[in-house]
Amino acid sequence: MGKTLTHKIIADHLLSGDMTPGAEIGLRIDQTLTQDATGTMAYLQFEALGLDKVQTELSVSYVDHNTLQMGFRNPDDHRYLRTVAKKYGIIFSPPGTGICHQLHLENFAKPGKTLIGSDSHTPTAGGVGSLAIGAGGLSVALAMAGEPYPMTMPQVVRVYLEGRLGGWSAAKDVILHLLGELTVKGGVGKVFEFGGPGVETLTVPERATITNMGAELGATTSIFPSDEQTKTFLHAMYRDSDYIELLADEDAQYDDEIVVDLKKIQPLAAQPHMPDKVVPVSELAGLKVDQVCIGSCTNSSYSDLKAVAQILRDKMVHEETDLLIAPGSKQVLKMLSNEKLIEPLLDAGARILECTCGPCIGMGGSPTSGGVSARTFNRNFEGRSGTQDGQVYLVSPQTAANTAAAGEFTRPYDWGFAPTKPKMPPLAPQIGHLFVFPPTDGSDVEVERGPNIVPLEQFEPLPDVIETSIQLKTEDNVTTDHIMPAGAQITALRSNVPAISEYVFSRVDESFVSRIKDAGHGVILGGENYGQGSSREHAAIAPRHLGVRAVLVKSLARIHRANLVNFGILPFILADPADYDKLSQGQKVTIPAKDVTPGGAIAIDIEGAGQVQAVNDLTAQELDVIKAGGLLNYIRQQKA
Ligand code: MIC
Ligand code: SF4
Repeated sequence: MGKTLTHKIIADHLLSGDMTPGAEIGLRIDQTLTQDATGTMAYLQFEALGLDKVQTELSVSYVDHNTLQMGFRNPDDHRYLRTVAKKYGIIFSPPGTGICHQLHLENFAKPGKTLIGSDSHTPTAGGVGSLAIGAGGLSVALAMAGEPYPMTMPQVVRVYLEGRLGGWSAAKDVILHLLGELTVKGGVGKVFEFGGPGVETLTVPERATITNMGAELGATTSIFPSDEQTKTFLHAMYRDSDYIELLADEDAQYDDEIVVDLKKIQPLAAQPHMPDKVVPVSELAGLKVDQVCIGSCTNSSYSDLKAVAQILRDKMVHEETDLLIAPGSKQVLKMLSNEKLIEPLLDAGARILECTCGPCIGMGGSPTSGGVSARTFNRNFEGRSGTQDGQVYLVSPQTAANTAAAGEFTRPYDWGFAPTKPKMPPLAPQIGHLFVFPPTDGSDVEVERGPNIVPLEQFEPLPDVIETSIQLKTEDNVTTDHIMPAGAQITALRSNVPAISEYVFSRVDESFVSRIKDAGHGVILGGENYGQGSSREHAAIAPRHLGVRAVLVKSLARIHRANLVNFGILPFILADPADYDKLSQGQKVTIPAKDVTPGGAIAIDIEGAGQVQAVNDLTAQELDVIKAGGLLNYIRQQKA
């Protein structure tokens, strides 16, 4: 029987387990990436493992999320990251060089390799046929230490692409279409593997837009084959030797299939406040738009920004609309500048920002109160823009540029003929010299830590019985942005857990922190897809610091579940989702923690509601990790 592309790469890297969907497997990891906001924790954890050097083929530390440097915290973190990289054999990408996923795609991602990154949009590298997975910082630290990456063998879904995109439709509309069909939890436990005749019509940057935002489906990852388009792209990056052809077998068996006819795709937009609230842009016609933001790891490639420049040439941005553009990398910026494409953007009134995440993570560029912001980004969760009542719509660069000129959403029919699809130059300008490559022997390098870098906390083991109460009842699709908000002020505290913990659930319930601090412990009640979105392990560490010992939810997002385990929080699933309605904040809870068995059920006593059955999908090792009080404790115990 033929193999899918995903099966080929997994089989090539399989260290343990069998490849049956749902089974626990261990993968050899070739490459890792981190970014500054998750990287400080990841490297503190790597240091705690006591190795001299990373054990991977390649590890890169990018600084792209928080580059505002308001005060000492942020630059302290950057200096720590720079020195720790040098000591342990990690390539360092200085602030402003570009967004981690764009840079990784351009410089390091390789077909057939495994990559894990402490950022949920790591699957961007699937655009060149790499099996690229987002994970928490501690999981990445262990991969850097050469440990197998434990994961659940996913189902492999073929997304069969037919036809080609026409008119104003863009790659972004393909992934928005899938989100509209499948929802933000439609990809949990799955890999989306793209195939069919439509694949060859999409360039690598277009493919990367699609695999990037597959993260919003909750998927383990998304991947395209490595073919002539990949060869052309890698050649443009002076990386011909990194190319290998990598295709699924003709007779490969998939667990499921979805067919998408590219020529039927129209310009789409995800409405506030979820990436799956998708409608045709034409339905929004007439809605005034206060701000347009172009960039992020989804849509900041040369082709994306060239399309914007072509649309805005000889046009002005509407006087009541603010247009912000953050190119994905200095290479993109150089290409635009070489081709004199910055000038039309400047003349149109655009504000050109540094090559970083910027407004995508609320690092400046917030919209006005209640303001409508059309963004080429991947997430529009409530409050993420930095303006709690900001109304964020997710669109393609083509839609964004036309909207900026009109000052409102308009019908694509009225945009005239679409300009021809921009093509990459055969050879792109180089920026490789901007990376700091580590010395072969870093043993003499001193790691510099400022006062913002607080040592790791050692959590207590799980008690036999947890007597506590429900400290918060949350709804479906609670994101890690709800649990641990980002933005300029809070992200600066990522290497200081006690300080950042003051903001847990602050945008959901301002009294949560004081309540749980008074109690000293608690349980969080949640709905479906709890913890979706980012990979930030602070959404587990900070609640654990405050005393959260268990979550009781209808279902969990993949990366957050792993982070809960890594930091010793029990991830319980309600055996009967209807029990959710019987439970409320403040109820006392008794959990017989010592009776928890891997995959078993236990009865939790809940004051006023009787007994509620909670199940789990933990492996024996994961349960041991939680019992030890987290993965670092578990490793210490194993070593002892
Ligand atoms: C995000 O897009 O939410 C982030 C910020 O990139 C996060 C990582 C983080 O919180 O640092 C992610 O996607 O994993
Ligand atoms: Fe950065 Fe936004 Fe991409 Fe996250 S989603 S990596 S914040 S650009």
